[in-house]
Amino acid sequence: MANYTTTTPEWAVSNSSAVMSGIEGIKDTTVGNINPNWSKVKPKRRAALTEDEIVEGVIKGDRVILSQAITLIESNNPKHFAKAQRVLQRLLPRTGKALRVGITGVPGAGKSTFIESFGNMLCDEGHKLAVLAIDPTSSVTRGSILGDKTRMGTLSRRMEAFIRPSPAGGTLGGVARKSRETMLMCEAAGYDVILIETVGVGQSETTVRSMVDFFMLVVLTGAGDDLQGIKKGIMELADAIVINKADGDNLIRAKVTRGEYERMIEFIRPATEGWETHAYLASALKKTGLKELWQVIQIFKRLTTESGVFQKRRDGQLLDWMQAMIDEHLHNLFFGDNVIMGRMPEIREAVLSGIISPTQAVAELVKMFDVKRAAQRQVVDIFTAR
Ligand SMILES: Nc1nc2c(ncn2[C@@H]2O[C@H](COP(=O)(O)OP(=O)(O)O)[C@@H](O)[C@H]2O)c(=O)[nH]1
Ligand SMILES: [Mg+2]
Repeated sequence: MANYTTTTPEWAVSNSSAVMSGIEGIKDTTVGNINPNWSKVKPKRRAALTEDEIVEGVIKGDRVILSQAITLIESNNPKHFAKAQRVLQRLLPRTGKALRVGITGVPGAGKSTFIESFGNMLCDEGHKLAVLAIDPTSSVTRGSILGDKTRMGTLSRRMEAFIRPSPAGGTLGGVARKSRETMLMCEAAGYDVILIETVGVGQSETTVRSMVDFFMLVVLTGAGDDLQGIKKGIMELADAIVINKADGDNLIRAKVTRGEYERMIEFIRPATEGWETHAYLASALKKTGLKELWQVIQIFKRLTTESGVFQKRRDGQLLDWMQAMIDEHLHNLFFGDNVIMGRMPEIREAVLSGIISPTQAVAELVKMFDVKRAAQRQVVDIFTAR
């Protein structure tokens, strides 16, 4: 029997009936620009901001308007999507000037504490910092940043910092698009350092790597067994390995761990052409090693800019992103098409019983597929919406 229900598109938030769910998602947190009485205030129906108002608000660095612009980007409503894209188009000339830094590491490594200390230091130095998260599990936990609100207490109250939790729900691809576009909005709003946090699970660290200039891996000390737990793949992505909690009784072990990582790095292809990845000691708690790490990032930026690698990576990221979106869009059209969905069980059966080969099956399915029909069928298709 054919299944004619419309599949939920990747950009649909789990509670898609809620208005401005992005803002609702961060109520009760210590995020500075959110009214703590939000839930007590009866939501009044206010006219939505116009495109001009959003563009001007973001350029002025108005945090409330920036939050609303991001909520539009995260919306599953095609009209919101179209509006957000028009806004983004106009803001595009103001993007790209921030330094984009990714942070990954196992839960408990100290990422949130690190961002709190590192972020405060950057703000003290006069930077404007946006902290974003990519968390594939966020539909359950509402984002790793939220789970750690107490660890970013002081940072979240600073006017120079803007903290946005991971968009909830959807595929990693959908979350990635939203996060990229959120990053661009933040850049247009004048944030000059973007920190993107992710828990190292599944593909999320690859996704973050694909949108940042500099990528660091935060690890724990005493890593004899831990070292094996860390996938070589993640180490290959890192421009720096930060051995956190290098304080107190742990300092000696941290130094040993650093040596172990340094030896491992020898056998690993560097993440960035012309750059040597190293392991550094830090303590997010005692705030040591942070200035040095920021210096390393500055040197990285200077060297890669001079060599052209910096721009080359960004260009590659843009094209890869476009490619990934094409893939995902066509994938959704194909597998969401009624005819394809209707015939699929039968064709699967035929393949399993050896009547046709997988190659023949694909040829048949593709012959049945009509992209125009599929695009019409997708009720909320952000790419075809006006
Ligand atoms: N001693 C010490 N503890 C730390 C340090 N950084 C984080 N922690 C502790 O490690 C635990 C996990 O930290 P958290 O930032 O939540 O880790 P995350 O899961 O990677 O975000 C918390 O109890 C922190 O207080 C550090 O530099 N030194
Ligand atoms: Mg955390």
